[in-house]
Amino acid sequence: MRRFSAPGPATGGLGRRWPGNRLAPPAPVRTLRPSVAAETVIIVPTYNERDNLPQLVKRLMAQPVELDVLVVDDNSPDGTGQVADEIAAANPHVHVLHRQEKNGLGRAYIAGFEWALARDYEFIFEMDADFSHNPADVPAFLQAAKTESADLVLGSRYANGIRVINWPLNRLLLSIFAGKYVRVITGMRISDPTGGFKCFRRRALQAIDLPTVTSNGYSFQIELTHRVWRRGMKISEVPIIFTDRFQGTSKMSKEIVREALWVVFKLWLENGLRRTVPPPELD
Ligand SMILES: Nc1nc2c(ncn2[C@@H]2O[C@H](COP(=O)(O)OP(=O)(O)OP(=O)(O)O)[C@@H](O)[C@H]2O)c(=O)[nH]1
Ligand SMILES: [Mg+2]
Repeated sequence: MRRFSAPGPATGGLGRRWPGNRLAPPAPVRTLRPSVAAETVIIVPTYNERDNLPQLVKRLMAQPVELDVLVVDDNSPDGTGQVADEIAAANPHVHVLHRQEKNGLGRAYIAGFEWALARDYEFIFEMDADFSHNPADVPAFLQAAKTESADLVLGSRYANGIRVINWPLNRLLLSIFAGKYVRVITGMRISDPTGGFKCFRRRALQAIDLPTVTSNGYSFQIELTHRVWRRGMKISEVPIIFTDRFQGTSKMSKEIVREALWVVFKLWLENGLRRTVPPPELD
């Protein structure tokens, strides 16, 4: 089923003159967008997650909120894409985006965001497939987004303590160091800027010019959050417990760390060497 819907703020058109010599708001632009039953979609990028995916979808579907799931699979050699298709064939709330080659987490998410924005979703989640992120936390994100009118809700492992299970000490220290590095260089006061469990309102994703996001690894998370932050949009954090993957293989690499070090610096340059949100007309 399809229906017409008006997207966010109206654009284009010269409009009539209103009293006070101001331009009248132009008529809303109408676009054709497929309507969806749920207002929430959980985007799950997958690469070799065939053992995790069925259980993850089951647990997501068991949450007391209505949601859809979009699996973005990069042609996983272990056949995750086929497993996803089988789940989707049996459940209309599950969708699959197949991409031809492994292109990194960031590219998979951008494709997923574009898919979600082409539909009527209001709350658009990022979530790992390996159970590091707990499906039972989804309602808390939605509540924070709604009650705090947040444009972006971040799951935080480090708000009021450290809640990470099963990580080797070096990985934990790297993550804590990365968070501090981001805070010192960019000035963003966020306790866990590298986390990948997050919920965007559609207006936040619409505001951040997705096609120009180039980072892909750890830094992808930092870059998206920085883009939302420097537009003065509201960011909230909810505490989460992060658990290291029990099955499957890790994709963490030195290259990912190097990219993050450089990208954070680049974000600071892009923000005019400021450590604060710029005045609206400058961004
Ligand atoms: N589509 C797609 N998904 C990916 C890619 N790389 C990682 N993923 C998925 O993105 C999510 C996060 O990746 P992980 O490998 O768990 O990354 P991580 O949590 O930083 O590291 P480990 O848990 O230690 O492996 C998982 O669901 C992966 O399957 C990719 O290139 N393409
Ligand atoms: Mg993981």
